[in-house]
Amino acid sequence: RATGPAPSDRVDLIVVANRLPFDLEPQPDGTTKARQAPGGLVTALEPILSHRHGAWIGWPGTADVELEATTTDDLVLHPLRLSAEEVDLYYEGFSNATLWPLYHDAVADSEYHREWWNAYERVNERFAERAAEVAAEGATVWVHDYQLQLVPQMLRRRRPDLRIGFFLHIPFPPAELFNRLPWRTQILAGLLGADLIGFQLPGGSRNFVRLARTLLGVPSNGGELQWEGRRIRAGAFPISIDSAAQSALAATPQVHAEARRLRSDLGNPRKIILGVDRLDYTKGIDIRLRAFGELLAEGDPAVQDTVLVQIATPSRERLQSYKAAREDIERTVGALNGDYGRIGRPAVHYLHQSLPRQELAAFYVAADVMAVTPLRDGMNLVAKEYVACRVDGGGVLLLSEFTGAARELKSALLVNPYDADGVKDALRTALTTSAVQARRRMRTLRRQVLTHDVDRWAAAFLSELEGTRDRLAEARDR
Ligand code: GDG
Repeated sequence: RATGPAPSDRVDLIVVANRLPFDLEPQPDGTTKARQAPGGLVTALEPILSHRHGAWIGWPGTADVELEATTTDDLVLHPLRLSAEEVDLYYEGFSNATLWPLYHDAVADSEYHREWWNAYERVNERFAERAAEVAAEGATVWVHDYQLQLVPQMLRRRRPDLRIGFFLHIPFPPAELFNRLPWRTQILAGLLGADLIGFQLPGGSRNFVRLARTLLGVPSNGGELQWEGRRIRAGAFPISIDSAAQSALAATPQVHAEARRLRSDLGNPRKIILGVDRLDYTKGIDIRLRAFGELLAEGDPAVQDTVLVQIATPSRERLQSYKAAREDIERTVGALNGDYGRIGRPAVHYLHQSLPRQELAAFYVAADVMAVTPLRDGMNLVAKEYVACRVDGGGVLLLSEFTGAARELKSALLVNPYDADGVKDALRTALTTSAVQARRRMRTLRRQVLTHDVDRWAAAFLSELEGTRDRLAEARDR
């Protein structure tokens, strides 16, 4: 790409994320097929991007494929090619084996390798380069997540005219953990290239501001920082889901029929406990399995005629820590079914599969108790999806204190996932709570989720980012 797009093709709003909003599947005939991967982020940003003829820059999900930019629904997609080696070093290595565990309270060990870091820098540089080519004069660029923390600074160097926002989807750790990173100052400086840096929680934002002050001497006043002659804002923007769409989906006759069928396929148990997660060691899948197992072992009446359904979507399967987590989970499921199942009636139904959205909604509708027990989670959208799907006002949400969602969903049954007895007690309470009490809690939860949706999140972030533009313009005019 010696020459970029013609100036007239450049756009005013650009999203930069590790992944494009679609998956590419290589076909036997040598061509590739694009399959939309509808996540909350795409749903939220697509209308805004289309409306403003925006662009999305990201990796299409398969290594070593070179693809042309394409336009769908007024949105230009710019696929960025990553080599298999870059995927290994930048994505699986630095992003998922260095940053991911460190940023999640170091619940697994992080590895530090110079060649991973070098690849992370190189790939970030390429994302920045592409954004610089695509952005019109004065455009707004919104960079996403831990894989691309250097992009704001790299982009600003190339294009000081741009408005740059950054949003971190995972927790931002406290100094005690962040300081382990051999490249800590580079990462902070990378983020400080943005005009607005968004976190899920105020705590993440405070961690960042404190670290910028102590490691780089950045003066700050609350969420206002001063760096290289610029004013930068840091703050919390808790992400959400398309609550109305999720609710509407759950209310369809098809989903209702499917929920009834699931219940009957499960043998019409008295209670269904549900877990839905990417298979990740941060999600605490083992914790809920063990709590359920102990109640079964004790013959607790609360778990009589109760099944646990765990949907564990395959994720990062080449990494050793994920293989180990999977083995542990599968061993536990096997042991529980061996000890407490009967022929045709397992105690735990375990799917290591990705299900269609509609079937997932049917599981949410069918579940009496939703168990969300991560050791640490930036937000956790599954908890919000469950609430949005409970159009009937029923169901109990058991939620780890260490998720971002716990800050908003205070009427859930909150648990400390490290407290085995506490999780067990909460599971028992969830299974025995009265319908009246459950409805009272769910009503409060629904009010929260339905009024705080992903559109509101995106609009809040973008208007704050545009606000920085106004403030900068004012400062220039003075
Ligand atoms: C990161 C942060 C933050 C899961 N299984 C299936 C499926 N899913 C969907 C869920 C939900 C999404 O995946 C998972 O989102 P989470 O928020 O729960 O977790 P992460 O993937 O770790 O997301 C997290 C999020 O970013 C957003 O900022 O909340 O803290 O870690 O939407 O429904 N979807 C389908 N089939 C499945 O089998 N269709």
